[in-house]
Amino acid sequence: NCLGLAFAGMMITSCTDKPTAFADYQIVPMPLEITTPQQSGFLLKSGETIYYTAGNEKMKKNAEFLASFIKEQTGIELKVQEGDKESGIVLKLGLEATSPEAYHLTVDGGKVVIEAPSEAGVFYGIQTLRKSVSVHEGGGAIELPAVEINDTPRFSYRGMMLDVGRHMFTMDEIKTYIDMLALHNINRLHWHLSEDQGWRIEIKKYPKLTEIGSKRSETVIGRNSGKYDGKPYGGFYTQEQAKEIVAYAAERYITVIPEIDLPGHMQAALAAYPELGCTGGPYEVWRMWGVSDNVLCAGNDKTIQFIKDVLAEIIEIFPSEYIHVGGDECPKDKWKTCPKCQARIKALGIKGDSKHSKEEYLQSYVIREAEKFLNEHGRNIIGWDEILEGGLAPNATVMSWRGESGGIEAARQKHNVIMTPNTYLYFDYYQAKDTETEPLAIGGYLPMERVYSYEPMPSALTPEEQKYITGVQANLWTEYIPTFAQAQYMVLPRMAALCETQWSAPDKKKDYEGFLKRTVRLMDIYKLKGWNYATHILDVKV
Ligand code: TNX
Repeated sequence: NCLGLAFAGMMITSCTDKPTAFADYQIVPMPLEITTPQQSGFLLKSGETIYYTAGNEKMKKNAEFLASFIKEQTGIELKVQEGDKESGIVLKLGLEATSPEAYHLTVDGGKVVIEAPSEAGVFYGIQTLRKSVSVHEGGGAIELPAVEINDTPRFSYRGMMLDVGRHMFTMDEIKTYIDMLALHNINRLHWHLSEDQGWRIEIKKYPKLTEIGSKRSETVIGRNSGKYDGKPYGGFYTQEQAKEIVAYAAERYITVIPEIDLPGHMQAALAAYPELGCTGGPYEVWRMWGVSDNVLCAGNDKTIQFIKDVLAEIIEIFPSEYIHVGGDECPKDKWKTCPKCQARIKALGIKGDSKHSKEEYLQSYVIREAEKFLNEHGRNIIGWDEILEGGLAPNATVMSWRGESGGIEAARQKHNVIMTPNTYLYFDYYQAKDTETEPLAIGGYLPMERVYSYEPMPSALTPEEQKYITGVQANLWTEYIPTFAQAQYMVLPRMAALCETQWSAPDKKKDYEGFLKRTVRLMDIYKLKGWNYATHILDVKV
């Protein structure tokens, strides 16, 4: 066999070039169209060249990504060179398609071509190609079967949230999380940076946010057992570090959307600046889980200024069009008895009605102020579905987390919606029934099959209203997730089910068994990368 190939003049120098592994196109997420012409495929082997659009740095980076993925997965060493050739592996721009993230991948006897309207589309073509090649050692050549793939994402917003307020992760771990997202064609990292239990981003105008607000004296054990571990916990990301994360994500076509959660979930900020609360404190960075009653005082002008100042620094760090301003779980008890909040309610002429209390309208006022500031600076807000209460800010996008009802309501009001229902997409919930052997989790039960069964277009909406459902996201809240290994365990492989919902056309999702088989292949990459993942959940039924 080796001799035969050598006579065919294919530059084969040893028998290790004999195909030792396989390639097919059975990947996650399932591409839109795959056709397999009856002709010979392409022999992928060391020494082949990846060509990229001359003078385009992003395309060069794409070519380097492809070379490094193939090297890591197979040992095959590819060269990278600018230009466009009639042989080898060619990455190019110029495809006409509705979505900039679409791509076209063709493999035939002579060459492999990935063509897309944008560098991002080329990146997704690269992900498809690398996932099509089995993980193996040795550097031996692999036959890529002839194929033509036309692919495009179903949703333009494909997100994963990471909460670093309750527990945080190192810079390298955040980068690994971004690599995990990239492998699943996810293009938004929603970074939840502030919580009752910790403030995690440097704000120069308010240094105590990190000096004081990033440190809690100890952490409650288990599900609020009343016992504490006695160990100080803390940390934060400097603005420089956050920018490094933004750049790392951008190279992988992922936009980082920061969240500063307000006016609730603010006890750590209040510990630093007690004058921003209704009672003036003192407050501690919270040591327990749950929803704190201590929230920003909505009647204090200093608070509104604080919000604007913080957001002003946030938009300098994060170029994302969207900034998440939270809005969830803000208990209004303190506002009811706070003279300043009540005075503001009066001054704004808020009456309250059967639908919403005066305090809900007051929260809406705070969110609108944040929106006004961000809109003036060319940005837009996202908020959790509670921002519907008391009336939506004019240009807000709603993240529907308490099931889908908030999202349905927002779409009817012609606001963009990102579906992230806790009933399907909360990856802090248990993924297997046996809670005795699973690591302690917040509760809930969301096995793979249930995550996979999620259909984000509510049939209650008309086709016109459905257009407002622009995205799908899963969330990782970290109350019970102290280590990165556990974070990986909770999201992998459920992220595979998520990404097929985000990317693939709905008719691709009928075959759950087929999906599981494709996921097992994907897991070889998890294993190669040293990512911690749950295997036993694949056969768990809903
Ligand atoms: C609700 S989802 C929260 C979080 C918790 C989570 C736990 C949302 C907007 N708020 O603060 O961590 O439940 O599942």
